[in-house]
Amino acid sequence: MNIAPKRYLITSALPYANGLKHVGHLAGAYIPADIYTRYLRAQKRDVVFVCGSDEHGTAIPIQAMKEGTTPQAIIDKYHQAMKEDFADLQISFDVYHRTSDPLHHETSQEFFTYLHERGELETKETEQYFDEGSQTFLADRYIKGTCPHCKSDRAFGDQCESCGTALSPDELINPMSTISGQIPIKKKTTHWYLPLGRHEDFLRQWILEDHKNDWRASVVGQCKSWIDGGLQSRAVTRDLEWGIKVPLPEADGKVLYVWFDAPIGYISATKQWAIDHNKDWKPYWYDQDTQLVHFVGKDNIVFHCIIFPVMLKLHGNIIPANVPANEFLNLEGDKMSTSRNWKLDMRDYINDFVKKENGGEQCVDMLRYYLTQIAPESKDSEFTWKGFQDAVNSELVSIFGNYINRTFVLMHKLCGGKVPKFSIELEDDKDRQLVKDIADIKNRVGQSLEQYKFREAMFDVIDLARKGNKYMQEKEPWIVAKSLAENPAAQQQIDNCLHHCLQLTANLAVLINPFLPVTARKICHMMKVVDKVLDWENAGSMKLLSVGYTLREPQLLFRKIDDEEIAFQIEKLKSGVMEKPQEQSVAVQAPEKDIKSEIVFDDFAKIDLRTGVILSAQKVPKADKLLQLEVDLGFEKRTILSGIAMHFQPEEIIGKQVVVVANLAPRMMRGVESNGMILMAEDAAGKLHFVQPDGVVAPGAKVS
Ligand code: B3M
Ligand code: ZN
Repeated sequence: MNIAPKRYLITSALPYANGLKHVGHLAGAYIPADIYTRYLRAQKRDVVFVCGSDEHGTAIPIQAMKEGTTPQAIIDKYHQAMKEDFADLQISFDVYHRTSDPLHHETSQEFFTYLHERGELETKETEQYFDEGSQTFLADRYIKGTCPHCKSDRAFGDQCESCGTALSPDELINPMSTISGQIPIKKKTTHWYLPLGRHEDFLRQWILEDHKNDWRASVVGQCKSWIDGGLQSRAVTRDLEWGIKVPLPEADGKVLYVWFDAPIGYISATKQWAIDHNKDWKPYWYDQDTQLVHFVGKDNIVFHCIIFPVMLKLHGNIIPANVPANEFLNLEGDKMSTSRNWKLDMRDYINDFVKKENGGEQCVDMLRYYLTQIAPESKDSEFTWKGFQDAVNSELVSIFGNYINRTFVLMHKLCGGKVPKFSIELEDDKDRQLVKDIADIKNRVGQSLEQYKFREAMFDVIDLARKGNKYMQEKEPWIVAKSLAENPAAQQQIDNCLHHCLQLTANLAVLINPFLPVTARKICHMMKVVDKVLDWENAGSMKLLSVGYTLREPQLLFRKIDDEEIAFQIEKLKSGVMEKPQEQSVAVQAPEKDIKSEIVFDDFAKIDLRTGVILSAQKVPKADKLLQLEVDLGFEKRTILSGIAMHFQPEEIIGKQVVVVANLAPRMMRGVESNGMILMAEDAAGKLHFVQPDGVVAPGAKVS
């Protein structure tokens, strides 16, 4: 049997203080961490949940330039805004710190010095890109260019925005300064590096052996490809103004790399919490019996599984027990994107639902419910407004809320508003089954939570409510009540049923509490019990409510989401979106040999390719490149927008056979919805050609 760790330190990724965060962030790193923490607290385990704003890095001064203000003003504004949003959505951090705090600057400098003094860092002089006009070295987001992997021109010196690949400035094709738009020169500079290669054996053993079974496969897989790809030394300093000064006399004008200082932010946040609560922070970062868990999105895996653990090990700290990273959440068929404004900000949800007159705190739980139900735990998943509406209306309202409401209504109507007595003489198999279900589900939910399987855990809680509805339906106390006049003894049957239904209600409050804390508290209010009832050890008990105890009238736990609200949100999303930034590809003479990263057969099998025939074609007003096509797919006719207007006259392509990606999610372009994509080949001169079958094939035929 596993011995429970003595204490837990739970972290959620520190969000950059350069803008509001959206529900994709919420689903990835904050809600799961909050569920886990609430579960641990309900078990009275010793747990500290830390987070804070990430306020360094080039993203901050760049945002300041965009908003025409200072970096300080930017971090002050977004730190406050993010902190409020998390609080409004009941993310229960024990401390929400910030990396501009002097405590964090000291902590990071001490960390750097410690590694430096022990010879754990290397110094190297290299040539780096430099903007002569602004006299600035171009690190990270200060330099952009074309991605060597996907050819998008939205690639920066640290990462490609399109394909997510981590990059260094030297890999960019056609690099350009984001400060001046000029082509940079190269200039010599010295930096400090963390030589990851020295730690390969440790990383292989720790991740690929010790944790190969208990960490998520996607996390282990990503780490494996990093390790197998060869661990390069990583620069931990930058030539920048905005950041934490490198604490060495010879490092004038240099700051710590944001990814060096940000994770140390977890430590400084813990220190701040200890100061505020008169506690000792050290055991949380030094004692081996502390379980450290980092909740992050998949783009942060390398930092939390490879780089930061190496830093922690060298500094004598504990290393994480798990990094349950999530995949990405898409929105209405497309990647969530801040630059294209295709997103749902937490703030917008709060304003449109929680703070609306008919909204309130119940809407917090509705969002938490849906985001947990679709949590991208093992693959990317999708937020749709229709899905949100269905989850709320058909599950929260119709199953969970309905069960609890019926129980209370019937208890008031048939049992005088008090918890009725259960008579063991009348106990039948259905009663026994219900008691067993409650105990079983408690264990399953606990096990799933310990394994970071949050959607599975929540599913089981809802399933228990479903079982409650079935139990009540089978016992039919309202029918039994009709026979009371001739058979007053039947009251005991009614009492038995409602006794169990009420005990189940109390159990549901305990079990749902980590996921939907507002709902759990509301049920406690209706049951007139203190929140202490929500202690996890109470789950499974059939004695949570005392016989004869008077309960309150029921309150509705959730309201329905109506069609207009959904239509409004979809319209808002579509009208606010900006066209995809044009991804200009580099001029190529010879065929490109760079191919995209490898996919497995299943990835390919997801694409539904069909033959089609172009029925009509017309230019799209105010869009030079687009043609609006009507394409016959045999089973239906589709409108497809294609970026081929510079290559073909509309009339010359009518009747052409084409190959269509038939299951591509619809996209709005210039106010027209495009439903699919036509495959084209580009020759060396940049001319486009239709990809076609070599003979006539009926429209709608599968292509594979
Ligand atoms: N701020 C990156 C991000 O938001 C970063 C996380 C830091 S966690 C130490 O993706
Ligand atoms: Zn790319």
